[in-house]
Amino acid sequence: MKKILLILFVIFSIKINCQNIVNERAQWFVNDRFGMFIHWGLYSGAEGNWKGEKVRYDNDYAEWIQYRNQIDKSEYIKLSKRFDWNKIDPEEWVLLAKKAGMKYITITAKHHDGFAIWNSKASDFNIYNYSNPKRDIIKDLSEACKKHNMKLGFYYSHWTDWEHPYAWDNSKEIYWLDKDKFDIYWQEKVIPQMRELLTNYGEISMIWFDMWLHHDQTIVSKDQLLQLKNLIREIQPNCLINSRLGLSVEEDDDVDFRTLGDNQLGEYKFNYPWQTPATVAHSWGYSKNENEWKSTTSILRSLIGNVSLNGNLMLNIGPTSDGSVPYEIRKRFSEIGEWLKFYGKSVYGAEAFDLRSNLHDWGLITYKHNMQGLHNVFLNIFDIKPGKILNVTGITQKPLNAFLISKKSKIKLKFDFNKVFLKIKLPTDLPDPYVNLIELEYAKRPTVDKDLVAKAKYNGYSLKLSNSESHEGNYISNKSKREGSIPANIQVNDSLKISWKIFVDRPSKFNIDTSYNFQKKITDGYMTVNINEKSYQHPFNYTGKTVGEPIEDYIIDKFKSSTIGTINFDDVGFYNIELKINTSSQNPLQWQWLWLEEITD
Ligand code: FHN
Repeated sequence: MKKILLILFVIFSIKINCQNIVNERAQWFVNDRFGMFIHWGLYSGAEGNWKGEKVRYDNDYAEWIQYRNQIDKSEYIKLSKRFDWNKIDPEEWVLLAKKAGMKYITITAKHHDGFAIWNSKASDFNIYNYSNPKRDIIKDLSEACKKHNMKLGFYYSHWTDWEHPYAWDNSKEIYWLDKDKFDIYWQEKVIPQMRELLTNYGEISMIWFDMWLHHDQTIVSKDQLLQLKNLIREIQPNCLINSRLGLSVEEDDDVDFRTLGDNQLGEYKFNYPWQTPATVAHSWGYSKNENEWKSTTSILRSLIGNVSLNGNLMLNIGPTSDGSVPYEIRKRFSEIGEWLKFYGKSVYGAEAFDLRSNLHDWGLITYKHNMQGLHNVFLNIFDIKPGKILNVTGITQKPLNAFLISKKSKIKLKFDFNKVFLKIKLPTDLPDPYVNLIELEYAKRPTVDKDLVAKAKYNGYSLKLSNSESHEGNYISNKSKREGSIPANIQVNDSLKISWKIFVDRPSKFNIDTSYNFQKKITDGYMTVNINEKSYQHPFNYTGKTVGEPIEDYIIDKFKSSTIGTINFDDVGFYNIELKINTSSQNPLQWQWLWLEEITD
């Protein structure tokens, strides 16, 4: 009995600690973290080309070929002749998803072309009527998913449909579309087809809509969306709905998760479930024009990066007209799945930790309250040299253990801990070529000091406005320009004070450098750096001009680094660093950063 109570307590406490789940039905989505997107339809037969011409748009979205290249329906449907209807086997897609460590599949049941890849009674424009032998790919896929215990979702283009005369297509921006006529499309195609998909193919885990605008910017009414949402809730109450329904999660928290833009990775921690739809190359539907594929490393970092911000990643395949998946995708999926097989504990069921996600320059932290009742902080290491010391700043409890995870075992690591600073000695060889994983164990969720700037590689501290503890005064944020040749900066026209907090883990001496652009030769403008009781004054230097890009007559203001002074940190401990900038609107300063670097003789 005691054991059962302990397990129940652990499960209950894990739910409390988990990221906020607005709808209990989204718990699996938050835990699973990683899914497969499938774009497959008539457009797969075009391969991103039509009569010798590629798709007429630089995003290279091959699934848009009919609209972009203005192909009449009577010609477009001839693409069905290119399909090898005997060969297409959706079970292969399910097996690939499992191999990649993906926990759910979402397939384009009906994309913008209006072509249903199931035997739809609501519209003749469907695969069953144009395949020989007759196929219902949704049926085959749903059976394969059931066989392999893979969750299945449907993408459905409810707003845009190039086939139905009264549905939305972007040419209606010119030729207009009457709301009443749009409702005819809605009632005679969208609602019946949604009912078919929710009724005839078993348990459906999500409906992924694809209206990337809010409904009030479109012809779709909120009532129509609520009718659609309520239909889903009525037939499949556990089925998730994404924000591209056209109802934002802010407007209606019955929407289960937020979908970011295409390939838009997270930048901030959301406490609401969210997901990035992503491609391995550029196009969603199969395109023979692809020649740039993301690396396995970058995809893993994207997945871990989203999890470190409480998000998911849904990664796309675009099978060809015979159902095969391009080698470049299969190879990456196999490598990703291999990594997740041994290190997936830092992804599945994991979530954001309480420190700033981008605090450390060696990688990202994820967190999990595991089923054994321990609390794991996972250090997902992207960049460190073997045999070096890994510095972890900001956790205020000493871990019970630190392990380096390898495919064979957990290697116990030696470490030193001091207040908020953990130094972990790494072995001389690291097990994984992509991402190495250190697992820290704690008896309870460790508390943190969120205001610290982490010690960077080569024992530096990078101090910027973005990682400051506080600031007072006025500034203008300038984005980077011309491919970064003019770096992002903050422009100060009068006075600004910025403060940081660091922890110095040993008596040491540091250089204090700063970078800025200043274009006046005579000024009374200056900056002061105060570190605890010591103060360093620095009158602005005229930084002049430089060539931004050779042979382009592109002359730009120079952003230049200057040394303000050196400082001895005699004692281990916390130090407050304050920068005060004093100038005037006639003498604007464009400031970037402070950099403290340890002087090692
Ligand atoms: O227009 C579609 C596009 O073809 C593709 O399906 C993507 C996937 O997220 N959604 C729309 C563009 O964002």
